[in-house]
Amino acid sequence: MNSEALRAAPTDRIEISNLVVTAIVGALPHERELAQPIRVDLSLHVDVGDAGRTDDLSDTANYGEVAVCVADAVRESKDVLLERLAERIAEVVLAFDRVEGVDVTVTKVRPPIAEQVESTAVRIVRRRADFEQATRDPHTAIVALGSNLGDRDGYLRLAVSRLGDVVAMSQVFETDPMGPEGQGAYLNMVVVVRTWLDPYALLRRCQRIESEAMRQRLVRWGPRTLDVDLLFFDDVTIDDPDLTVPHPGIGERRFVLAPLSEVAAERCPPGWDERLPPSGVHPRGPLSV
Ligand code: A4P
Ligand code: MG
Repeated sequence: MNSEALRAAPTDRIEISNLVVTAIVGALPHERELAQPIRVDLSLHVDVGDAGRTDDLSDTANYGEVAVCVADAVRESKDVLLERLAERIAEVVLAFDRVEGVDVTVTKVRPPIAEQVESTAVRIVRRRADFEQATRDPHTAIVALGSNLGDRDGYLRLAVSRLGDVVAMSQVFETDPMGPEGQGAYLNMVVVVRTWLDPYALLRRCQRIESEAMRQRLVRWGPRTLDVDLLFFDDVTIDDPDLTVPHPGIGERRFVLAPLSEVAAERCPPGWDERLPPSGVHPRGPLSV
């Protein structure tokens, strides 16, 4: 088998067993009220040949990160059916670049049925190829990146490489900081991402990338190695403190609008360029590789 075919259908597996999370799942009235333990078992289809040779974590799927993201997805469940929960978990796992497929088993360890059974479960197998060819179209998300601490270009590159399918990129702008005095200039840019993730899963991915950049949250609007903010997600509107989309304040920030106008001018409010003070935002050319 040539290497392309191997990548398409790896036979290697990474197993995550017995991940137990308490969550709301079920159709019965008491199941809508009371969280119950749900066990998740995963078998990730990943070609681990590269990692086997290099001994480098970035050449494989990090099962620690996968487990954390899956546990989050289960905890957020308000699903009625195990089938729906399993499908959502498959989406989360397939968002990891190296995962080509996944077997997901979700088990109610205390099923609410009259007969004596130990557990009930749903098992599904999903492959990236099937998933991406599914009838629904991918989403288009627009993401703003900012950095004013450390290797600023390096952090922007990290974000671009980890966001997934980046289909358009603005140039980089050097911008005066908005916020507390005494911090350095920012590099800002905006990228367009094609994604199958839902908005919350994409937000979690953005936050994971910030953590990879050792982002620390000390002061509001304080200096940061990397800020990854979701500006738009298709034409979706979400009004939740954890995720507000479109991102509030876009219309007042030249450091967002200048790069945004290069990749999605139709998203900029009319007349922004004349209305906002022209200073403090300097084009610096494409992101260096
Ligand atoms: N959150 C809600 N909606 C979103 C969204 N659409 N995208 C929540 C991302 N996060 C969103 O974010 C705080 C909370 O916002 C999170 O819990 C998240 O769930 P954070 O990244 O922890 O904190 P932050 O970024 O310091 O706060 P904030 O208010 O989002 O700041 P901004 O608006 O991101 O501004 N100056 C220049 N020149 N260039 C900059 O890029 N950036 C900032 C930060 C300040 N000054 C700047 C720049
Ligand atoms: Mg932010």
